[in-house]
Amino acid sequence: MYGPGPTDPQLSAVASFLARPVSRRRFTGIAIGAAAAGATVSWAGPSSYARADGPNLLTNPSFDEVTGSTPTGWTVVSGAVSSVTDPVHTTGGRAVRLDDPDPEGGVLLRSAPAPVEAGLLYEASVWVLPVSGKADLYLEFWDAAGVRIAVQFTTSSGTSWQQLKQPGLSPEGAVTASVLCYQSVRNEGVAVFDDAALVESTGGEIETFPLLAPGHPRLYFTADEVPRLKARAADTSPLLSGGSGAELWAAIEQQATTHLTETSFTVGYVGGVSITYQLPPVMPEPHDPPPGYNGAYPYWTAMGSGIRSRLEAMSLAWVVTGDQRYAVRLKEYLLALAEWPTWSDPAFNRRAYLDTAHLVTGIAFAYDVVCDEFTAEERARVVAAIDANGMVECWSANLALPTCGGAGGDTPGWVKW
Ligand SMILES: [Ca+2]
Ligand SMILES: [Ca+2]
Repeated sequence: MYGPGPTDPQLSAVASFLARPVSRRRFTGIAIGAAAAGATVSWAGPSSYARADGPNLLTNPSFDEVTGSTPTGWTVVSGAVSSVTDPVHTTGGRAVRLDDPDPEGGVLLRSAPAPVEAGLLYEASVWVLPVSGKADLYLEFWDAAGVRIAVQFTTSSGTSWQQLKQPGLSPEGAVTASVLCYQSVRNEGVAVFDDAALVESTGGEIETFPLLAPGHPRLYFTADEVPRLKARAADTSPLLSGGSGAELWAAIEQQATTHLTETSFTVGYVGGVSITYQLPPVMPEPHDPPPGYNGAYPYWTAMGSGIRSRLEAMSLAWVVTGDQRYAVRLKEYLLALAEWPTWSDPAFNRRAYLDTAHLVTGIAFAYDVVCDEFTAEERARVVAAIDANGMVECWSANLALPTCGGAGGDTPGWVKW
C-alpha cells in the first residue's frame, strides 16, 4: 500500500539517496531490494525516461577511421563488412556496410569494449539504413573474465535511415560494454550503419513514496483488515456479483487444498503440445515450438499464470485459515522460485514479459503474507530474487520498450500509453 505518509526512520538514508536529484543513478540491489522487502518504495515517475546525457564511450563511433577495409577499433566477428563513403548518415565521412546474403549465417561487427560501472544505466544507439532485410543493434555487458553476462537488442523497421536505441542496466559484475551491429542468421539483406554511440544515461528522475502501512501484509490488505476477510469467508448473504462470500471462499479453499499435495501441473498448448511442470516450481527445460510454429513459443506465459494462481489461492487460504500447511507450502514455492536465474523465458532475448508479470504478482502476494514465517536468511534470498529477477528486470524492460514518435522520438512507449 503506497502513498504519502511517514518515512521509516531506519531506511530514511536509502529513501534520501533515492529521492535526491543527482545526475548519476546507481541502482543497487540494496536500494531496490529494500523497496521490494518493504521499505520506502521508489520508482521512476510517469514523466521519467532514459536520457542519454553522457559522453560517447565508443572508439571510432562514426566509423570514419579505417584500417584496411574495415573501421578501426571495431571487430568483424563474422560475415562481410566494408567501409563505405556512400551512403553515409552524416556528410563528408564514412559509414560501414554489412552484407548478409546468407540465411544460415549472421554478420557481426562489434565495438571495442568500453569500461562501465555495474548498477548504472547505459544506452547504445546507431543510425542504420536497412537497404534490404533487417538490422539489429545489440548492447552487451561483459565481466572481468570476458564472459558476456547480459545482452539486449532492438531491430530496424522499414528501409529508411533510422536511429536504433537500446538502453540497458549494467548488471552486477559488469566491467565493460560493447555495441554490436548485427544481421541475424535468418536475415538476408544489406544494411549501412553510421554514428554509433554508447553513453551513460540518467534514467530520469526517481520519485519516492513512503509506505502507508509499514508491516505485513499490506499489498492487497493490511493486518487490520484480516478479521473482515475471515468474516466474509463465513458470510452467506448474497453478493451483487452473485453467490456469497462463503461460496467464493469454498471454491478457493477447495483449490488451495488441492495445491497442498500437487507435485506437478500440466498445460495443454496449440498443436497438441502438452507440458508438465513440477511443483514446487522447477525452472523448465527448453521445449521445441509447437508443430508448424516458427520461432520461440511463449510457453512460460501459461506456466507463470498457473504458478501465480496457486500462490494466490494458497496465500488467501493461509490468511483466512491460519493453517500452517499453507505457510509451509508457500515457503517451498518461494524458495524454489528464488533459485531460478530468471523469471522470463530464456528462449526469448528479453528481460521481462508476461511470464515475469504473472510470477512477480503471485510471488509478491505470497511473500507479503508469509514473510514472517521465513528465517532472516530465507527472507533475504527471496527478496534478492524479487529484486534481481523481478523489479530490476521489469524496470529495465520498461525503459527498453520501443520509442514513440519515429526516429526523432526518445520517449519509451509506456510513458505515452
Ligand atoms: Ca560516419
Ligand atoms: Ca543471415
